[in-house]
Amino acid sequence: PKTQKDAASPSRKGDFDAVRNDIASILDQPDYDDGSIGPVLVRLAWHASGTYCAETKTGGSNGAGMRYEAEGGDPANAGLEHARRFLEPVKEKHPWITYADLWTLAGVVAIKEMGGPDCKWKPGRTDFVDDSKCPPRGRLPDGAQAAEHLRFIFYRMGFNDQEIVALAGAHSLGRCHSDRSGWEGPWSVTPTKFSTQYYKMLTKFKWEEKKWEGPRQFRNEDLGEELMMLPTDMALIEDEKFIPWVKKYAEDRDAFYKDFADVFSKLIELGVERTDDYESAPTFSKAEGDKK
Ligand code: DDH
Repeated sequence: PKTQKDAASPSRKGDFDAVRNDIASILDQPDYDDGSIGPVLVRLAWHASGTYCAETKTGGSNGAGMRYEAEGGDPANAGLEHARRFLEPVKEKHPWITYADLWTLAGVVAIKEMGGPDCKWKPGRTDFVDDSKCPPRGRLPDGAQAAEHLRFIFYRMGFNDQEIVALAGAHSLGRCHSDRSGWEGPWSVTPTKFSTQYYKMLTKFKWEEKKWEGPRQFRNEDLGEELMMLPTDMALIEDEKFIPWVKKYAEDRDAFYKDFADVFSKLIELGVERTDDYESAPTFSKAEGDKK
């Protein structure tokens, strides 16, 4: 079948459950980071989507612009080439799926497989045929900043304060890499498990600036040198409108899972314009053909 490397048309209706199962089967990678590529796949889906601007209706998860240097080479996207490379065999096996659908679906599958909620996902994204529609660089958040920056970035996408805090809970997953962002370390002791731990760490421990040569980040002396918080993570407990949500999600797992599923689904829909055919496509809330 014709590969859709440069597909201006949406994924043909293929077997999305088969794609889901193949994504799930590659998550465990013993030699990679903490043994799973799940976290970096979640970040790929987020960075693919988080360039959206509601006012100009540009950016977002349509297009898979990170295949091009213009977007893929944005320093904010450093390291995501690993995520894209891991997904390449899945794309080769199912060439009918667009990259834009594959990357967002991979995030959803990874969240579920790591113990998180079912996030609704719907196909119909197209891939840019060249880099002319790639969003400008600089639309993704800068971890060195504070609450004002978070609002500037996330309000632009159309999110509110509660949604900003719910989205940030993804930092229970994965880690910072000094050779990618410059920061170093995970936020949680179980970085391959979806959980409320990020909020618990923020609310139950005192964080102080780490004394080191690297960029400004925070540490807790009882937790040791590994675990970390970014300045933008600290902003969530320093801001009076953010902190009630941090406290709520630290205590109420069900509320967090539900709100996260809603907001992540909203995130990966940003910038998607479907043809009529796909407008009526079913919304897959989970893998119906889950063989496990
Ligand atoms: Fe994040 N994130 N993120 N993040 N993020 C990093 C890693 C991961 C910020 C900065 C960083 C979200 C929000 C923010 C994930 C998911 C999400 C890293 C480390 C930095 C820096 C990169 C590296 O060195 O490899 C900032 C700033 C924000 C913000 O201001 C709100 C959101 C909304 C999500 C989401 O998925 C909904 C995940 C997962 C990772 C771990 C990646 C990995 O490789 O592991």
